[in-house]
Amino acid sequence: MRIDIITVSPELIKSPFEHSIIKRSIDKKLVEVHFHDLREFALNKYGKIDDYQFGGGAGMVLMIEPIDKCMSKLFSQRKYDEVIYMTPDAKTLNQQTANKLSSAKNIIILTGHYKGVDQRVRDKFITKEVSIGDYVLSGGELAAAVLCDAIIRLIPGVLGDETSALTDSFQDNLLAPPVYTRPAKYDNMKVPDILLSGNFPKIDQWRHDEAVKRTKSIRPDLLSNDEDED
Ligand code: 6GU
Repeated sequence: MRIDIITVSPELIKSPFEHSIIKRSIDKKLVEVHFHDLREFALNKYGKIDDYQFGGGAGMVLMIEPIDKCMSKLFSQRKYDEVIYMTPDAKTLNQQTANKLSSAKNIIILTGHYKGVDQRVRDKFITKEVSIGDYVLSGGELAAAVLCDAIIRLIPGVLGDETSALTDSFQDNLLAPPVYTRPAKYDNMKVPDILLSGNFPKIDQWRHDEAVKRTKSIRPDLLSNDEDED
């Protein structure tokens, strides 16, 4: 997979790609990530990429021309499966969306900033808009890093143990069950006997029951969630 990230702040977003699982997946050539500094496509030598919004109102808006220049260059080089815009006014990212995107070959991610982008960018180029939750961040860069992490860890070969992504929270609309490691007893807190029993069908059943219990208590909305992705 190849991911092209178009951003006003490449430095802000680079660091998560330089560590741990994501770095290893890049080293193993399972994924390529390229950063494009929007300022390099600016209208003038001062790096102008944003302007006041028509109709008045606070906040600057990213202009269409620099984005068009950057995207047109990328489009002339390869075909893209999705052109994603990170913005709080979009559908919230969930595991289904991450699963679907993880099988794409080439994607572009545009990160918003200031008041957002000129609507014509969204109308002309964007095939999918993604928010990471119902709160506002000062820019889309951290959100893009979150999206990339969620996608990249699902690419076959990225996680050592293929099953570990399948047993994540959310893969079956359930939160993950509790996990324990040594020691079996700490102060007066004991690991549930069932986990030490060696009876694996029973352990699976216990984990499922605990996952349902946890989901009912913390995220009951997931149990009635039959939302379809577009
Ligand atoms: Cl994608 N961008 C910004 N700026 N804030 C957000 C977000 C994205 N998702 C949730 N909040």
